[in-house]
Amino acid sequence: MHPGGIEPPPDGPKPPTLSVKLRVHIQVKKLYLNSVIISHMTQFESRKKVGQDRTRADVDAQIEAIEKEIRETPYHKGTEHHIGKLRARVARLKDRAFEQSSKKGGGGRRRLGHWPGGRASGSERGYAVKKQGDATIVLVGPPSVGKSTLLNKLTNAQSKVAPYAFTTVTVIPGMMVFKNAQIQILDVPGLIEGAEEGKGRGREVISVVRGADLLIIMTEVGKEDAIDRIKKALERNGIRLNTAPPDVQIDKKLSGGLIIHSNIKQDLDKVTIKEIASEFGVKNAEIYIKEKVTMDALVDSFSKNRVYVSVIQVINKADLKPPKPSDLSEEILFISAETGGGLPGLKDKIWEVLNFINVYLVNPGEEPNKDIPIIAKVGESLSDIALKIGSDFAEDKKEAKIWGPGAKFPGQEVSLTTKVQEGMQIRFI
Ligand SMILES: Nc1nc2c(ncn2[C@@H]2O[C@H](COP(=O)(O)OP(=O)(O)OP(=O)(O)O)[C@@H](O)[C@H]2O)c(=O)[nH]1
Ligand SMILES: [Mg+2]
Repeated sequence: MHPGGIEPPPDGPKPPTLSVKLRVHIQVKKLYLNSVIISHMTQFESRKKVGQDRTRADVDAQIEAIEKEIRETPYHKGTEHHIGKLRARVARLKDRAFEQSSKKGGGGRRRLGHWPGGRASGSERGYAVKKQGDATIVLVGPPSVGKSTLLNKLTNAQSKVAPYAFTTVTVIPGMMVFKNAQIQILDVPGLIEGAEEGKGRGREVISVVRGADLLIIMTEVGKEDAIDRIKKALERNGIRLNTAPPDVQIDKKLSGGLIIHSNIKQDLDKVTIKEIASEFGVKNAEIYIKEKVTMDALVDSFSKNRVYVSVIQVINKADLKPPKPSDLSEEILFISAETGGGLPGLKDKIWEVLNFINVYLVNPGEEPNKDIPIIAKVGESLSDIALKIGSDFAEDKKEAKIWGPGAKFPGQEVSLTTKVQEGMQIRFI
């Protein structure tokens, strides 16, 4: 055998060969042509990227300048409307930056976030993760805190685990089945400081977070500060944590100026409210403010890109340093993803925060039973359940018979406005 693993050609008439000099010349020419094509491509690509980065940098510089002005302006009644206008301007610039960056990806209704080079194909390229199941949870935290270990423990997924940072470089989905609910859990790359400026996979992670129903913000013992840092980074990106959207209704009109309705005494001046509205381009509208709002909440209600997500905060690797009684609080769960410690409590918390309950559908002619569970939410009524089954199914249903919790007696006939309760068995009639 020849040292290179290739047999020498058998003896016989040799094919015409090119002189060594000519072959070298052709190779060099090919290499040159390839490099010209590549350099043209990279020049084009990089020019495009420089353009995008420059626009982004301009917007970031504008935002920074306005934020500086806000910090340096003393807040009192005389300056309130000016500060309101500046805050609205920052929000609008951030909305614009966000729209520009998400336009690059295109997208679909049930898809989560912008993930360049993800698994999706065709027109959905750039959007990689499909929402599935009854709810979607995203695991966010610094690198190496055990996010993938937790995903693997809670779901059927096998996300790579290793003792170094950035083991996970894309979105890894898994499905957790708990009390009949299918809960999708997404493992994403670690979030480092400066994530929203695009460090690491920060922007992509943040865009996946925007589609979540629930976030698990996760860190490890000794890195407790990370939770607040991540919360602030998400807030700066328009993601509102554990709060409901402000109860403000904006009905745009063609004329008539700005009319503000509120039965509650507001701390904000009407002038401030009007400044904020006009900064968002709303010149004619009836604005109904149904709760006492802060300036930030009012700005949020005009902004198009706010999302409202529930959060559970978790400290992992508690096996290495068990928490002292003084560390324990309602807000933070200590777990060990590796040993499984604290995971039953985490699952219960997920269930509670998602407001899930189980109800059971009883078919006509059947005795009450629990064979067909349906995941419902606290506060939903029987008509919501009928709609979950299908709009065709819901169409001709006027009443229901119920058994178990909520029923005054077995088989009570009730209207579809009746609220569901955990364990209720329902036959629609
Ligand atoms: N002692 C202990 N080690 C853990 C625990 N959970 C994870 N680890 C270890 O921590 C290291 C990092 O775990 P990963 O699950 O890869 O962490 P990650 O957060 O997904 O990391 P990135 O993907 O890099 O962001 C691995 O060596 C795990 O074995 C835990 O509960 N206790
Ligand atoms: Mg990981």
